[in-house]
Amino acid sequence: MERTLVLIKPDGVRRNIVGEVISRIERKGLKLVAMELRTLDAATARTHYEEHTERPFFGSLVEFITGGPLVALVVEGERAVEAFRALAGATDPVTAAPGTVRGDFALEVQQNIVHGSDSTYSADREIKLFFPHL
Ligand code: DAT
Ligand code: MG
Repeated sequence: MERTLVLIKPDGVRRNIVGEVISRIERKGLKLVAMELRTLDAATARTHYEEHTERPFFGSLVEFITGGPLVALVVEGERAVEAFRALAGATDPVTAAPGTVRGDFALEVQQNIVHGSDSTYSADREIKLFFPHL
């Protein structure tokens, strides 16, 4: 069974929509395998987003993702990586389809509520980073 790493980012926690996002994951039929509320340190955040190191928004992204508690989850199911990306919607919430988390709850690209691994390879790496015991 496939696994993916989901983050409900600090904006999602701040706006009290953790339950809403988890509810959508559960309704879809995906299973929760691990879950933790934590505040990331900068080193973990930089490692998590290492593919974006050279992007102009990297510093701001690290500041945002470390700026308050987030909820990290491991989610499992049939094609879980793709299934959660579909629930999340496009990166830019303005163009994300209504009915998706980003399409329903966000307007700004940085504060787009959720993260989902983009491949099974990324999922393995990210799950190890957040939940080394899994
Ligand atoms: P995704 O989260 O959909 O996988 P990504 O991996 O390309 O998107 O980017 C990671 C996060 O970085 C994204 O969720 C929000 C932020 N981001 C992406 N593009 C951005 C931009 N042009 N300006 C500011 N933040 C951006
Ligand atoms: Mg990504």
